[in-house]
Amino acid sequence: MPIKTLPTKTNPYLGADDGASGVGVLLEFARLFKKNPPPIGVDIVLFDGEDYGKEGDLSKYFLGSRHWAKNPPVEGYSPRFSILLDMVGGRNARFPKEGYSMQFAPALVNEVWSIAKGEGFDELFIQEMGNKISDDHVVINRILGIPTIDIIRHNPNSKNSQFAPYWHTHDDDLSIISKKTLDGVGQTLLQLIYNRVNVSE
Ligand code: AHN
Ligand code: ZN
Repeated sequence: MPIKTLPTKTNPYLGADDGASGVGVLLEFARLFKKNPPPIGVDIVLFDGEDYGKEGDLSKYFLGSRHWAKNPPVEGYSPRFSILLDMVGGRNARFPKEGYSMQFAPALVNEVWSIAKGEGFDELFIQEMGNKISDDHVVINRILGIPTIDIIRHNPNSKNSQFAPYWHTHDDDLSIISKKTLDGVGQTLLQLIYNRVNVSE
């Protein structure tokens, strides 16, 4: 077992997967949206302060999403749905259907997983029920009532941590990032955005 050291200001966890991977996918979307505007409006929102609190006490977690949900960008803000990307870039990632996503927005989960299968990414988006994971999507569902799902790497069958071995360690760096994983997530969501949302509704 490698020795795990705590992060410091001069030696922080880089967080290549948690949470730069989602940012990477969304930056690429921004580039593509400019070149080829999608048929629906898409808001790209980057939350900070998700991991701010102390382990075991969620009262100081999710600072960014809580602030945003309490201060939506425009009056009457009501997107049809939203999708959280959390740890979507690691090698050998698997995305089971996260529990709160299934509770709040089962149709959207099933739609995304079905698109992934159609695009050949069914080994990434697996047909398996996942755990209930407290994350920014719960905040958006509860405070704003926007049906929101979380695409999050985890393993509900693990005897140890449900998250990857590099999670919240110095090992979460570019060396564990996989172009194949990022591509599977990106292509699936682009298919949803460009071809699968009913624009006449
Ligand atoms: C908690 O452990 C509270 N939430 C899991 C979600 C998470 C943490 N995503 C990234 N870091
Ligand atoms: Zn984290």
